[in-house]
Order: sequence, then C-alpha cells, then structure tokens
Amino acid sequence: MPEVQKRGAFIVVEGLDRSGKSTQSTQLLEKLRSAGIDAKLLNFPDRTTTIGKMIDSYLRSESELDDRAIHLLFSANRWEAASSIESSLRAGTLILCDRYAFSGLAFSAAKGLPYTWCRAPDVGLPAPDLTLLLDVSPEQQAKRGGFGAERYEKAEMQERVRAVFERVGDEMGAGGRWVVVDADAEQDAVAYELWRHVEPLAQGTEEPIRRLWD
Ligand code: FDM
Ligand code: MG
Repeated sequence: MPEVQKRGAFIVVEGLDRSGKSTQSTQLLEKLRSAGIDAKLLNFPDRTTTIGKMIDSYLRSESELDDRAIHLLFSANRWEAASSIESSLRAGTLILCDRYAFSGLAFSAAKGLPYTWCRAPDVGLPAPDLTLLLDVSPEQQAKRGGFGAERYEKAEMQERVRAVFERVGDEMGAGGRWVVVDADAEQDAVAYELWRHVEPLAQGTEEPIRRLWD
C-alpha cells in the first residue's frame, strides 16, 4: 500500500464576545505544542496588515465605512492569508484560528446585509476541518464583566449575531465539522471539551483541503 500523505488539520474557534474564545485558543495552542504537535495560532481580523489596520480603525470607531465595504475588507483580510494557511497545512502544520469566515457572515448579516451576499466573498477559502463554536449565554456575558468599547460590543448586536451563528450551524449540518460547546461552563471544563474534539485531528488528516462553503 502506498503511504498516504497527511497534512495538518485546520481548526477554527468561533464565538461571541466574552465567550472565552481567545483564552481557550491560546491554551489549546500550548496544549498542542506540549504534545509535540507543530501548530500555529492565527486570528482574524489580523490587524497587523495594511487591510487589518483599516479594519482596526473601523472597529475602534476612528473611521466610518460603508457596511459592504468593511465586510469585503474582513474577507480580503482572510484572502491575504489564504495561501500561507494552505502551505502551512500541506507542510503538516496544524492551523488553529481565532475567528474566521463564520464571524464575517454572522456580524455582517446581523447588521442587516443579505445572508447570501455576505457568504459570497469567502467562497473558495480553505474550509476548516472542524469549527468549535463557543456558545455563551447573554446572562454569562453580562456576568463576565460586560463589553469593551469596540463597535459590535453591545448586547443587542450580540443577540443578533447569536441568531446568525445558529443559522450557520444548522446549515453546516451534522457530520462533526461544526461543534457547539457550552461556554458558560468552567474554563477547565470548556478546555476539556475542546480537547476531546481536537485530539483526533491533532496528528493531521488524509482528507483533501476543502473550500468554503462546501
Ligand atoms: N468581525 C470579525 C467581523 O465583523 N467580521 C469578520 O470577518 C471578523 C473576522 O470584528 F466584533 C468582528 C467580530 C468582532 C470584531 O474581533 C473584532 P476580535 O476577535 O474581538 O478582535
Ligand atoms: Mg472583541
């Protein structure tokens, strides 16, 4: 039998503000690395690029942009990373990503842009093998000390984003590529649950890289 070539897995962590997404992603990265896995953590928006700086300025309300224009910038910010994501995966590196196209869709559709229009610019991006949605309740969000000062960090907006995430989850269907994790639970319990889903992919996968939104 010929050896099948493995590649690194592509794992996305999504969620609302105060869901513990960034903390959990960082912990997950450490856990993977201490298990000897070659892993990299990305986050979107990547505010370090030229496009990312425009996004950062918009999020901090230092500039105004048309809703569609900013949506396309968020997507372009992923496209500028797409080839490097692919080459890392092919080189056997596990890519962990704090937010991806699902946030792009959820936040823009929550503002009232048509759902199908919002999906379009991300068509063809590398698709994650697994997306973990950290599901935090409005009550827990409030308990965790409220929101920061950035655009979208408001209860009504978060409520609408939650509804779109639910729709995305329904459309992703069963099959294990989209997993909802109760993020109201204790930090260690959430970490344990995430690891349970990540571990089977940690050593890589033989599956070809799929594309959004297949
Ligand atoms: N966000 C993030 C979007 O509106 N579209 C996107 O495509 C992405 C990736 O940007 F409110 C929103 C989600 C969040 C804000 O994200 C900044 P971080 O994770 O809080 O930096
Ligand atoms: Mg934030």
